[in-house]
Amino acid sequence: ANEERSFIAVKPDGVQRGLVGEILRRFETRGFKILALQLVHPSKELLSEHYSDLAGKAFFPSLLAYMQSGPVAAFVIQGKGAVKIGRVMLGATNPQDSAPGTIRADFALDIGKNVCHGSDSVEAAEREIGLWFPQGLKSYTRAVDTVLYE
Ligand code: DAT
Ligand code: MG
Repeated sequence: ANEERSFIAVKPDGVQRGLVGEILRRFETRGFKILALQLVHPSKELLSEHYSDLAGKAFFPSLLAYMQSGPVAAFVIQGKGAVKIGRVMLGATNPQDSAPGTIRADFALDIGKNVCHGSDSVEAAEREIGLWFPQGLKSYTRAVDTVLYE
């Protein structure tokens, strides 16, 4: 259960604004292990797969254009409650509704430029990790994990 994984990405606006380190820091200091880390220029094919559940939405074309406007910092976090806590740390999809202290509330104003992505279920995380890291992941141990968990 401490091995749960989530796919997190800093979107192009977050990369342009220099927020990669700050966002990564929040997940690291919370205790999550960074399992993979890569700057990606996503193809339209990758993004269409990633957001396939939104293909029918009116904002889908602009969402894909936005996600292709620059590199995305893609990473995988691992730890207890990674998916749910990841979503909580991101905040509500619309930054106008995000709780203070969340990434979207602290760094964004517009739903179309909401800085970050996080998987919304364990199944989605597995699918997204496979899409963004087709090379696979290699796990490793950290001494701190024996201190973090009871
Ligand atoms: P989330 O990213 O919180 O999982 P989602 O999966 O419903 O939200 O949507 C994916 C992204 O699409 C979201 O981060 C921003 C964009 N988006 C969602 N709803 C939108 C809307 N009504 N108008 C414009 N962009 C939207
Ligand atoms: Mg989503």
